[in-house]
Amino acid sequence: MNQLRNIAIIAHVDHGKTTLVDTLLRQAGGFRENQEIAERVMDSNDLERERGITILAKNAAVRYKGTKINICDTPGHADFGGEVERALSMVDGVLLLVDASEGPLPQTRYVLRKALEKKLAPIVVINKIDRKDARIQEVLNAVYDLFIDLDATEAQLDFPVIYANARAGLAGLTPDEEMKDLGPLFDAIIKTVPEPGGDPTKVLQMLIANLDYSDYLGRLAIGRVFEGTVKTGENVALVRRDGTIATAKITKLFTFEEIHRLECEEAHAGDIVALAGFSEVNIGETVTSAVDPQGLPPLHIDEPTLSMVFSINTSPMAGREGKYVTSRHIKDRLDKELLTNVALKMEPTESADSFKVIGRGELQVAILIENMRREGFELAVSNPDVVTRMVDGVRCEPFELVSIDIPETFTGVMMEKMALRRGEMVKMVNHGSGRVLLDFMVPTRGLIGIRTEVLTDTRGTAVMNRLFDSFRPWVGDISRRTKGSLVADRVGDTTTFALFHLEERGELFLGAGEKVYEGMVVGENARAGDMDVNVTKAKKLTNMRASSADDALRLTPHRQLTLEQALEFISTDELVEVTPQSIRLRKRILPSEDRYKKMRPLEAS
Ligand SMILES: Nc1nc2c(ncn2[C@@H]2O[C@H](COP(=O)(O)OP(=O)(O)OP(=O)(O)O)[C@@H](O)[C@H]2O)c(=O)[nH]1
Ligand SMILES: [Mg+2]
Repeated sequence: MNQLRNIAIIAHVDHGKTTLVDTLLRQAGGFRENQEIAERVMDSNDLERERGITILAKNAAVRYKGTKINICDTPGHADFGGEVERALSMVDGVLLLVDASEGPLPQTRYVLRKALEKKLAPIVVINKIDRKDARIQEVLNAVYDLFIDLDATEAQLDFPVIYANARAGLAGLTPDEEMKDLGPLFDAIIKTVPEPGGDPTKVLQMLIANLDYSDYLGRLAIGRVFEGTVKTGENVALVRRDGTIATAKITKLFTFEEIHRLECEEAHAGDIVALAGFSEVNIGETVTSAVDPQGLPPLHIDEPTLSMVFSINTSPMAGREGKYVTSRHIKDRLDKELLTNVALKMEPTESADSFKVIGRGELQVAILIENMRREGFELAVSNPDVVTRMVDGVRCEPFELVSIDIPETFTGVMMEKMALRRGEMVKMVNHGSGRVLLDFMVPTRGLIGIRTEVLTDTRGTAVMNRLFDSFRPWVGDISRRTKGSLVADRVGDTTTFALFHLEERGELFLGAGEKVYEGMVVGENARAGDMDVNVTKAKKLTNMRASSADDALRLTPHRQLTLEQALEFISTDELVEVTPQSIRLRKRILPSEDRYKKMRPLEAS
């Protein structure tokens, strides 16, 4: 049998994982000479390419000196931590990438903790050593500190260190040696990562860690064969997470080869495979012998902490742009998502038209919404809320560790900001370079909408990272947005004239010539509380033509909110209306009269 190694590449966001997979594939002969291949070839879905980030963990495989290496590329953004956890269930070792300038960041800590808990063999790769601001030795020391902090065993602390420039495909055992390729990294993988083990003659046990979908094969179950041999055409049992057993026939079997799936007749213990033939199959289930079924321990995935309510679109413009608009459509789509996305949960609400979606963070849920828009859905989404939980009779809420790297001068501002949001400073490091690193423990509730604010406060100079830490006792009220909304008071088309005269009242979210309806949010009020405004007002007709008079007025460019920004901006009495073409903000209650009626009793109490 061929030699085999299974590894996952893990790191904080943007430290170069997908780029390294590119060069590993290239140097192992994964691509034909001169073959045109896209940069970051593993980031294959539309949103990944557009945003330049990895969202889904994916498998590839390379061959080096007779050994097949299965490689799992994982996402670095904290919201997709569930993907990393599952990828780790397929491998025996990890490449921990650390940016030579940025050093270990919160997600580095998270993924390393998961890898050490699973007793995987780590190889540390100090990447981007070509960066001008690289501080290689310092970063390596910080990596050692991190291992010690995470209670690594002696053996784990003995990790090999590789210095690399993933983009150029260079690696070495020292930072200064002359490098010619990734050879030293390949050699380290083969030397450090143990062979997968498992006995091909034993009872089949394959743990499903991932699902994929193919138009002509249907659902594909991806995972590692831990014991035994899996064969095409074989009847097998599927042990569900609750212990019940279903049977199925494997219609097709694939192993990974470069960036493709290669059809084969059988695969043995140790390899990572994709199976077709199951109509219903879920992550965490075991594919095993139909005669003597033996389940593997189910996968544990961290609980999600942030929720948003998805409802049907009830705005006056509903149904104009989307194909799928009913609650049935939305529910079916969410059910389908839950099958492949185990870090996401759904709960029913009091209304049959609304569903509570619980995820790891704003980005994870925003990506789902973005995918739904592209598929033709219309929906209304509430502001994010946190999940609370009772721990020993005390109501607890999620807390996150937030690291902010800023120029020294902003230290005071940032400490004030975090204190307002009930954050406590846990660490402060002054590099002596004019920048400081501040660590805060802050309730997730206080962090909604924080990124935009921090960037504004620090004139774009802050680098901020956050990571779920633990559930802690509820800290009481946190004041969120201090400013109200500018709300359209009637239906119509916006005019330059009206918008121009509103500019001093706040910041606008739309330009001239756009359709609005009563109750639609058109901007942020400069003061607290909402203000109803007429954005459709035309200049009184004089002898001059109104439009040419409008032309003379120049609008300041308005603030175009992205989906994430819109979700972070809205307060509890507002919604984001999402359609394939538009993102609009609105009050939950549209008619202004009804809105004020509803507010009065509140104010009196
Ligand atoms: N200077 C330099 N840049 C690099 C190197 N490796 C990667 N990059 C750049 O770093 C950026 C991020 O690279 P990716 O490979 O997408 O990072 P990633 O870790 O896969 O990111 P996520 O999957 O979103 O977590 C890209 O612009 C790369 O070109 C390197 O060795 N040196
Ligand atoms: Mg990536």
